[in-house]
Amino acid sequence: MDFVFVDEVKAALADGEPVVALESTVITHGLPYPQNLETAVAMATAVRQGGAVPATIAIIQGQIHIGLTKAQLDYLAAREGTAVRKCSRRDIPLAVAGGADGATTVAGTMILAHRAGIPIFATGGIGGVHRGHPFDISADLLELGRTPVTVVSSGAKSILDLPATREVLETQGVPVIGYGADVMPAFFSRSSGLPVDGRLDTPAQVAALIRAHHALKLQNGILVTVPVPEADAFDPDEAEAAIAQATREADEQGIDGPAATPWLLRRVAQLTDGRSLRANTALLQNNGRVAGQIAAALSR
Ligand code: PSU
Ligand code: MN
Repeated sequence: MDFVFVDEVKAALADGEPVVALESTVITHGLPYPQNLETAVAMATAVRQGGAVPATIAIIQGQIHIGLTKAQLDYLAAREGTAVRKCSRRDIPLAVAGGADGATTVAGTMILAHRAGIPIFATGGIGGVHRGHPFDISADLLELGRTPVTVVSSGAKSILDLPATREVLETQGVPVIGYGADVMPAFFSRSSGLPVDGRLDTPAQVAALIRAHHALKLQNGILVTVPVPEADAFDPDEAEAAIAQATREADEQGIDGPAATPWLLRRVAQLTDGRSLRANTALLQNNGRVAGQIAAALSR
């Protein structure tokens, strides 16, 4: 299967220069327009500041793209909340065969990044086990168990059952790293209270972990969790109140399956009058920068 690479990403990969993959579901299903576009551009800039080339991954009219032009980013961002297919593992061949537009989730992005030869990927939050729905386990967790890509994120939003999410990561053999932290963050807030498997404080230390993982030929992923910068954290009580209400409403309205996460994210942003978006955009940029630094350390 041919992928379309933007020139800059193709050249960087050919020269062994650092590249960081970015997902596209956060653009089409995670943030409202126009903040989604602004954040996608700012996150790519942050990856560059960290010392790497950004490669946003998406499917456009059935074609897999590794790195998007500004026009392609505009195209996807403007289709936020519409018929772009949210592409996890199972959806990718359907979008490709159908000639459809598809935005890749954490799972979908990990698969395509790995195929493209990109070992590091940055995003905001991963999927997990849904509160009150112990069998709605995001395919992200299983992908972390079977695709050797390092995912830099701020953990998972507390729209999810975080202790259950943590357990599934353990079962899947995924090392959970706290970047400059002893506990897993909870997306908007800096602590979930849940322990990490190891704390690492520098890009060089994370690069050493990734090298050891690759040298052992382990086929699973690594989760590096980065707390939101202190000044941008969102009030945990306000977040919890909005999440509890959104979760209740979703259950009343029977929202489930792949629609659940985008619906909850949208509702939480509405209920907090967009105040939660500031933490969201800040942590996306911060994670992009950290991932850029790790990618740069890894290629040295
Ligand atoms: N969490 C966020 N923002 C997001 C997502 C999760 O805070 O945009 C997206 C990611 O693309 C993630 C997906 O991979 O939702 C998980 O969806 P599901 O729960 O259906 O697996
Ligand atoms: Mn699900």
